[in-house]
Parts: sequence; structure tokens; C-alpha cells
Amino acid sequence: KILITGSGGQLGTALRKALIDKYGKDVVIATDLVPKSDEFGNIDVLDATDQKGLDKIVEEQNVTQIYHLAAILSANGEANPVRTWDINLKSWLNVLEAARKYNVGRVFFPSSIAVFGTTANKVGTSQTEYLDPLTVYGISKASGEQWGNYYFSKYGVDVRSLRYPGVIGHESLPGGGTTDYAVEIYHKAINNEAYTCYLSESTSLPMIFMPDAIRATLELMDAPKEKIKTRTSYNINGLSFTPKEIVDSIRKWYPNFSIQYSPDFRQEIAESWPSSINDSQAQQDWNWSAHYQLDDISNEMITELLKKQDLLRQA
Ligand code: VAH
Repeated sequence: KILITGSGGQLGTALRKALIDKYGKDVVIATDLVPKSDEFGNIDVLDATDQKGLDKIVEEQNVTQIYHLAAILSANGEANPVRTWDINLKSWLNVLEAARKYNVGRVFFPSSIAVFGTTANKVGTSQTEYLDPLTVYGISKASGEQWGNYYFSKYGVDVRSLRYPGVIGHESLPGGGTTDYAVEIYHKAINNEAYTCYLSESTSLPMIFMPDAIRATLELMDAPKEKIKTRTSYNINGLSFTPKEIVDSIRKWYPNFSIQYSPDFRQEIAESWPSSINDSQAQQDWNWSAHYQLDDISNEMITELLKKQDLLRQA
């Protein structure tokens, strides 16, 4: 059985579908704080900070893989730093302990470009830069990577991890991230509404389209063990762009799309992150390469969001 925590989140929603497609509905145990049932089956209730509840599922259901997606993201995380740290680390240590105690085969830890801070080179940020993150979320991911490496080297738990850039997808509305503008903007465009962007127009950030992010995750988890040379986390890149560049792309479909820029506290977070990522080690170790460029992303986001809108109208 495959357990997902945080299955209702932005990545969790898409990963749940991909894992069900790959392994079948009966193999995937999707969990989150809030229950849900849809055409893919149920999302059961599990608070990943509840060690007993997690252990019960792992032991009784003979879980062989865990994808730990439950976390509080960068922007929301700043509202209550100590609570963010507690939730992000307690849940991750629960997962690592369950994996150790019950011999779970593989464990996935989603890290983030948020682990980088102002010391790292901003352009082509490499795998081995010094990590001085400036958000609690980034601190929790940087230390989460170290814990994963520790459980691998001390107990042999097969922990694998990716430093996701900002993820763009149509599957769900993102919650509490700094890169969420790149999803919100498409929702505004298809409704012919103006968008107020909370980052300045020239703020370049590394991003990845959801299909590339999911494929990277499955390719990493399927790679033969001996190919995994990094047990903290791999940089992966999709592409980098600025709000101005995504607006120019959207205007190929919506020429009158209007935007205004009103930077808020998330501008400072974005400026502490890389503007582009070097993922050459992932390319070398397990053959990673992204497929989607910006206009492909705009095309698919607009098409899929319009389809959803039509379905909602017919409902
Ligand atoms: C966030 N989407 O904004 C997440 C991600 C790189 C950004 O970690 O917090």
C-alpha cells in the first residue's frame, strides 16, 4: 500500500491521481486533515502530527511507500513561526519513525527552493550552496532534508527528496505559498478579470508545471537505489520566469488581460530565493529533464480551466 499525507493540497491532489493511475485505487491510501470522496475514491482523515494514528495505518495496512505532502507553506507559515516549525517537523519525524519501525520501503520528502537564502548564488543555484533560508517553511525543509539523510545513513530508510520550484497546476487552488500568483493569474484571465500581482513585474522565480513535477517525483521514486547519490534533496528545474513574462504569454490568448503590481510581504520572501536553478545532478543521476515551456503551460492551464468552468456551468 502507498500512503499519502496532505493528499488534499496542491501537490497532493495531483500526486494522488498519478499514483492511482499507476498502481490502482486500492493501493493508494490518501489522507489529509479534511476527509473527501470523489471519483478517485476517499481521502481519509489523518493528522500527520498524530504519531499513533500514523503508525496504526502504516502497520495495519502494510504500507510500503509514504509520500509526505502535509506541510504549511512559506507565506502562511510566517503568520505563526513556532507552530509552522512544530507541524512541519513533528509530522516529518512521525513519518521517518514509522518508516523505520515498520520497514517502509521508500519515503518521499518534498523539499523546496525555499531552502536557499541570500548567501546562495541567485542564478543557476547549485545543489551544494550553503542553506540560510529566511522563512520558517524554508528552515523546516532544510532541516527536514538533514533528517531524511540521517535516517538513510543511520537506519537505511530509503528517503528520496526533490527541491520543487514553484508548482503551477490547474488541479487545485494552491494554499499559502509565495509562488501562488502563477496559478491565481490564470483563474483571473479565463474570467476576464484584472489581476493584482503581489510580486513586482521583474521578480524571476524558478517554476515547474505540475505534469513535470509529478513525473520528476515518480521517476525519482522508481530510480534504482544505487542511482540516488543525494539523500538530502535534489534540485530540479522546470523553467524560470517573471510576472511580466507570464502576462505576455497569457496575452497571446487574452490580449486585453490587465495586470497591476502591488508587492506585499511575499516580495521579500521571493527575493531571498534563487531566480534560476541548476539541476545538473538530477540530470546525471536519474536522467531528469523538464518538458514544458511557458506557452505550453499557458495553453494547458487555460484549456483545462475553461473545461472545468464549462463542467461547473453544466452541473
Ligand atoms: C511556496 N509553492 O510558495 C511553495 C514552494 C518554491 C515555492 O515552496 O511556499
